[in-house]
Order: sequence, then C-alpha cells, then structure tokens
Amino acid sequence: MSNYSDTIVALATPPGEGGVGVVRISGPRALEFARKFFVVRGGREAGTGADQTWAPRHLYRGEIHGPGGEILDDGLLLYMPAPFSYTGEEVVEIHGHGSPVLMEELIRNLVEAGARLADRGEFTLRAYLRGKLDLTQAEAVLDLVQAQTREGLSLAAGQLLGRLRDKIEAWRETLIAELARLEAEIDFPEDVPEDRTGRKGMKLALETVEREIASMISHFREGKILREGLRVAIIGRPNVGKSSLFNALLKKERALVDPDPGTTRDVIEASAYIKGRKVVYYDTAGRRETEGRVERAGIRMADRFLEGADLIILVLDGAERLEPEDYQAAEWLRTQGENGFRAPGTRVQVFVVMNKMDLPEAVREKEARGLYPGNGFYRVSAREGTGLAGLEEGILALVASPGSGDEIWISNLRHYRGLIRAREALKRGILALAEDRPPEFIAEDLREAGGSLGEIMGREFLSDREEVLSEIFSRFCLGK
Ligand SMILES: Nc1nc2c(ncn2[C@@H]2O[C@H](COP(=O)(O)OP(=O)(O)OP(=O)(O)O)[C@@H](O)[C@H]2O)c(=O)[nH]1
Ligand SMILES: [Mg+2]
Repeated sequence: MSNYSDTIVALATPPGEGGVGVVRISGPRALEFARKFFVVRGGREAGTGADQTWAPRHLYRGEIHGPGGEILDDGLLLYMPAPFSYTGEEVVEIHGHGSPVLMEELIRNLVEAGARLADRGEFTLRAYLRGKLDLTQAEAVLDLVQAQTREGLSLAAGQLLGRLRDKIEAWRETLIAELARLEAEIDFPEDVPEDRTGRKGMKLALETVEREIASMISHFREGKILREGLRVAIIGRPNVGKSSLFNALLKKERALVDPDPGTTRDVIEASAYIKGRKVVYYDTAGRRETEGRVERAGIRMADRFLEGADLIILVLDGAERLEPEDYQAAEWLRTQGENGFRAPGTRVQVFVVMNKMDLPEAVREKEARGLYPGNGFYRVSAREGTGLAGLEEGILALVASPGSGDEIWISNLRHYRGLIRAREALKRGILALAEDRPPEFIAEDLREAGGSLGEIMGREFLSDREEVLSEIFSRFCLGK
C-alpha cells in the first residue's frame, strides 16, 4: 500500500458500453489534472485550460479533450472539494458517454499527466482513512453494491448510514465510562465507598451491554440468509426424484433427470426466489454404498455442501417401499447433525419430502415421518408439480423477516467474530465483578471487550490493522 497522499484515478462506472461513463479522480492534484482534459463550454465563467476555476458541487458542461487539445466527447464535470467529498480529498468526476475507448483514453491521459491508477477499493479505503466512514460503513458500500436481495440492500443501506456503528459506539462508550470508574478505584482506593454501590450500577450497565451484544449475535444467521440466500440441499437415495424436485423448484430444467439411478454425480447449484427471498438449491448425487468412484467423489463433495446448508431436504420415493438406504440417509443426517457439521446447539433443519405422489402410495406416512421426526413433512409430485407450493411456504418460513423495530442485524462474519470476542471478555468482566475481584482484573476484561468493539469499526486498539484493512478492501472492484 502507498501512503495515500498521491492522486488516483479510476473508472467509477462498470466497464463496457453504457449511457454514461464516469472517471473519478481523487487527491491533492485532482483539479490540476482535470483542467488538462476538460474545458467548460464557453469558458467565460470558468476560464479556460489551466485557469479554470470550478465552483464546488456545480455541474459543468464542456468538452473532454485529448492531450493535444483534440475533442473526444461532450461531457460534464463535477468538483467536490476536500473534506466534503466521498474520500475526504479533492475529488473531480468527469462524465462522458459510456464508451470504453473514450474512458480508457481519458484515464490513460490522466495517468500520463501524473495520476495513479487506483487500487481496488482505494476510494473507499481513503474515505475510511480520512475518517469519512468507519469500517462497518466501508464494508456496507461493498454489501450494497453486491446486494442480491431487496432485504440485503436495506441491511447494507442501514449499515452505510451508520446504524451499526452508532450502536457499537454506544456500547464502547459505556465500557469506557465504566473503565474510567475502575481506573479511579485503582488510583484513589481511599475514595471508594465501602459499600461499593458504584459496582452494582456497573454490573447492571455491563449486563445490559452484554445482553444487547448477545441479541445482535443471535441475528447473524438470519442476516446472512437475507443477504446471501437460504441454502437448501436436496439429498436422498438414487432415483427418488431429487433432480426432478430441484428442477421443479427452480421452474426450469436445470439438472439431468433419468430413469437410471446414479444420474447426478456433481453437486449442482442454482438459485431461485420465493416471494423475493433468495434460495440457493443444491442437487446432490444419490446417497448409497457404491463401488463407483465418480459417484463416491460426488457424495464426498455433497457432504461438504451439507456443512453449509441451512435446510436439508431428504427426498423419498413414495411409490416404492422404503429401503435400507433411506434409513441410512436419515441416520447419517441425525449423527452429522449432532456431532458433525453443526455448531453446538444449532440443530440442522430437515424436511422429509415424499415424492412421486402421482403414483399409488407405497410408503406409510407414519413411517416416512419417523425418519426424521419433529421437522417438516411434505408430499409432492415433482413430475406433476403438486404439493410444491406448500413446500415453498415451508422453506420461506425459515427466512425470517427483519423486525421493523430497532433490531440491527449483522451478516458479516468479521462483525460476528468481533462481537463474540467482545461478549466473551465482557462476560469474564461481569463474573469478576460478581466475585468482587480487584479493579485491575475487571478493567483488563473491559479493555479487551472495548478493543474488540473498536476493531469492528476500525477504531484504535486495532491489532492487525494492515491485515484487516487489506482483507476488506481487496474485495472491492476498481473505482469504488
Ligand atoms: N411418476 C413420477 N416420477 C418421477 C417423479 N419425480 C421423478 N420421477 C422419475 O424418477 C426417475 C428419477 O428421477 P431423478 O430426478 O433423476 O432422480 P434423482 O434422485 O435425481 O436420481 P439420481 O441423480 O440418479 O440419484 C426419473 O425417471 C423421473 O422421471 C414424480 O413426481 N412422479
Ligand atoms: Mg439426480
């Protein structure tokens, strides 16, 4: 990374042909560079060439020039002075028609004049470094641009406006206030009242923060599902109609369907929307004891996908008797669910779906339900499309809606981890308080909790600052 004191340039609109193309310049020499390649029409008000002065936040119409003064396009210019710009630096945007040749030419000319091509996410990184955004807001920019659902968009927009930051900042301030009291206890022990009433209030305050953090942590899964979609894996023994169900749910012929067992060998992934909520379906290879190497590899791969699934649909062939393989699949799910791929305490959601209900029924419902009791049970015909609406309702019910209240949802793993760390430290502090430990002990835990909260926002106490930053901003595309 550089020292961020130079002037950078990048295309701010997507590459390719488009209605408009915007080149963004940020840094101390932004005006100087822009003057070389943009001349305001008429030029009376703004001057010409290097003499041009542009009023902040006014849109100027003019000519985009090449280095020899040749006209490249008819465009617009916008100047946002430091520190009132996105990056907090001098920013100039030149808007032309969305021609890749024009944009490339303009950027090359600016670079030859002395600007540097921006790194990925560098505009937002600079905004963060100049204090225009905290880290959660910077991350929200990326989430917003990449949002795949309407809810993901609102989540990101709320975060961009600082909802998450304000909440975390409030917690951090509480911790700092309590920390200050402990410091006073450490420095002036003789002034501390014997009954330690202050400590009761402290405990109450810390417990409130701890509860609120715990609640935010508990919404991580929902937030992630809203943003990325609910992941639904379809499993079952060969030929029960998994791929048929997969296609039926997607409403298109995506996976190969065949009367021969062992048709599906890879994991096939495709997404669909149920009432605007994103669902990602995974069709997997039939689960059975097999000699086929390819199939076995497919099954191993499916196992990996099941680890990340939010819902597993176990498909049965309702027109045939249950087979040992059906019981094995259910048994496997139960054991995996308990000691395999789940975080402790979180049970995997399993639906049992009896397929081929257009044919005479050969499986008793009680028996089928018994495979995985206590979860959803549905009868469908993937071929005829019956029962699918009910199944989709069941799936949709697993995607919670963000409450309209003050609840703030998180969907970012980095925030989640930071909150977990903060909560652990806070719990230790509360315990130390309850045990009436010396102030030094408690202060250490509070400092640690506050540090973890600060880290989420990218404020002080940062342990691996550079590492955290480059991790975040390298995921941006150019021009952001
Ligand atoms: N009658 C009837 N036949 C179905 C239904 N669903 C699937 N089938 C048939 O069952 C056979 C197997 O279907 P697939 O969808 O390929 O089954 P699968 O579970 O994906 O099979 P593998 O990939 O081999 O594990 C095909 O001949 C389908 O046409 C259904 O609802 N009713
Ligand atoms: Mg299949």
